[in-house]
Amino acid sequence: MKRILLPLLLIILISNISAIRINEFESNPEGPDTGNEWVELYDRGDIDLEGYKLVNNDGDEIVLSGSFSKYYVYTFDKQWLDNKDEGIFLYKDGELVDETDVVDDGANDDFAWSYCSKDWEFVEETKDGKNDCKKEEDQDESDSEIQLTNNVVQETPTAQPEPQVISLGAKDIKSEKDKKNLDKSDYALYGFIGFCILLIVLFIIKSTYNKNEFE
Ligand SMILES: [Ca+2]
Ligand SMILES: [Ca+2]
Ligand SMILES: [Ca+2]
Repeated sequence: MKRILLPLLLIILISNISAIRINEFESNPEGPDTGNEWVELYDRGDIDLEGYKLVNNDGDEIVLSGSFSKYYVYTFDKQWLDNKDEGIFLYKDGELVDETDVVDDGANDDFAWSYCSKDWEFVEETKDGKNDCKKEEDQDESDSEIQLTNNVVQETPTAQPEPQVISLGAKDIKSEKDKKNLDKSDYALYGFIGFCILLIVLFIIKSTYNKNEFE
């Protein structure tokens, strides 16, 4: 029983370990930035923000509080993120937990830097929701389709049995030729022998006839 319970307990513990990350941020929202910039955090479980703080690339700090599950959006009440060379760092109890790339957002629109499979992409913002990593997903899908097509092509059985190619090598050709030559010489030999036998028979008949004639 212990053998089953111990791994099960470990799995439960591991699955509950925090995996908080900075998921998206908008440093240049459409219109005025002041009061409209925001950062989105993500954690797959429930998390208490006690001890967490955000730090920007200039070293300014914001202490977080409260708790959340899945997505959490913090909207800055002042202009806190630069539109150039900006990045965000997440600390817990003084230790770095996560950080973004240092990037630019010169586009005064609803495109924001989003975490997409370990890379940061500048895509349409999805505040408080799953990031819209369409470009990457489309690419993955098209890659899958290409792979699938390739597999289909590769796995399609050939309906027509492959024609058996009989190749006659030089040796084979030579043998055939030799056989023909041999046949010819055989016929000549047999012909010659037959001819000789006929001559002998005629000679015997003639001798017999001559002998009878003289008797
Ligand atoms: Ca703006
Ligand atoms: Ca923007
Ligand atoms: Ca999002």
